[in-house]
Amino acid sequence: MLAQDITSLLLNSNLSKDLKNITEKVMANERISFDEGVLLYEKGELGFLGTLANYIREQKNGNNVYFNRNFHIEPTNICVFDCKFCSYSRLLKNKEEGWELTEEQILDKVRSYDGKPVTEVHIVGGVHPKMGLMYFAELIKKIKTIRPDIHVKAFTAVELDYMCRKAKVSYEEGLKILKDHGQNSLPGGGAEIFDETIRKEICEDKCTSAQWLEIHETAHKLGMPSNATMLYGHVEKFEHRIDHMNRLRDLQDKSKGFNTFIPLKFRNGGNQMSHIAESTVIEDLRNYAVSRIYMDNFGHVKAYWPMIGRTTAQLSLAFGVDDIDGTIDDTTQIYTMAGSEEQSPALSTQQLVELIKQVGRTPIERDTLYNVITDYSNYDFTKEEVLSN
Ligand code: V47
Ligand code: SF4
Repeated sequence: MLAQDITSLLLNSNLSKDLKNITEKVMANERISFDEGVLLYEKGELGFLGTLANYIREQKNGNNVYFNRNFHIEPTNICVFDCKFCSYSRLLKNKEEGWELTEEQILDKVRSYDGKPVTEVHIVGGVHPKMGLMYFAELIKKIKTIRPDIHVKAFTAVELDYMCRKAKVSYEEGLKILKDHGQNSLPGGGAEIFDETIRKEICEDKCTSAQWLEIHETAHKLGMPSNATMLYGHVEKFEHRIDHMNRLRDLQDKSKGFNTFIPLKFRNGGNQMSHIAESTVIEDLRNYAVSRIYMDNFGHVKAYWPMIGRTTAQLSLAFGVDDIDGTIDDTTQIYTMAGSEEQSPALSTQQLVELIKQVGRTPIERDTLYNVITDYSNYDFTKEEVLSN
């Protein structure tokens, strides 16, 4: 749809004056304000938000929907912290219920992908007091010896803050060591909600919002890009979501190091916040759309399909999302344990491509940095020997 068609469609409808103003700004490529962001959440009806977000998505990414071929390693679920929303971690005192992979088990997992065309390994886990900075640095080096071409996206800011403090090094020194051993980028976890009162309520003992942002800023300065997440749909209010996005938008203006924004829907299975109802699919779609509209300096918005399920991931592609993460495999536990409908989150490349084609988009395999690896529009899968991953 052309910009002038959308503008006239929206402006001639019975939209309120303030939503018309926002429409005009978006169509003129102008940034919307904090209050306008909150207003979108409060007053924006689903179709309206979808139209605006879809327009922006198309401007930024055309018809492309990205995915990558990756696998996850979760070295342990033993964690010194006690986030109320977490269904996955086992406290140190309940160690017998947790898992701790040995270095050999981790390296075997990497070896199990020999000959498979994966481009990224995503390493995150609980914050284990015995797995320190140098342990992980050496581990990354060994991973790179086995698989020199693989992109290592590893450790949330929460894990990094803890390992740097324990090793008594600054964030910059710690990140430099990891980079020198082969780490390429940071995932977006641990951000949750930056508002300090909400953070105190849901995850008071881990790194602060300021520390999270400082770690990502430092990584960007060192040439390590990263992702950013937002855990939504629990006790936060709309203004807390906008405040969260605003802090990320400000940092992105400065550092330009974020690859993608990933809204994470709170799942209430098996955690200390199980009494809180989950957001509806409608709210999830509205949230993707507002995120796309507000985060004007982020190139990509990602829907993490193992968390929301493949059907909602497909729907999200009409609400600003242009990336549905990777093929992954069934070894990620973080959402399975929180009650996601995807109990064994594995999709082959062919299945992912099919999901994207079903909604009329162009499936593009990317690397971590969004370089195009393969355009799957007319790909012949019968020629591929290894279909999974
Ligand atoms: O920080 C934990 C979230 C995050 C729950 O960068 C929960 O590409 C919902 O950050 N309900 C870790 N969410 C996962 C993460 C991630 C995932 C996929 C891709 C990338 C990336 C990053 O998972 C945590 C927390 O916000 N989380 N428990 C739960 N019950
Ligand atoms: Fe630990 Fe991360 Fe779970 Fe918090 S979310 S308890 S830091 S594993």
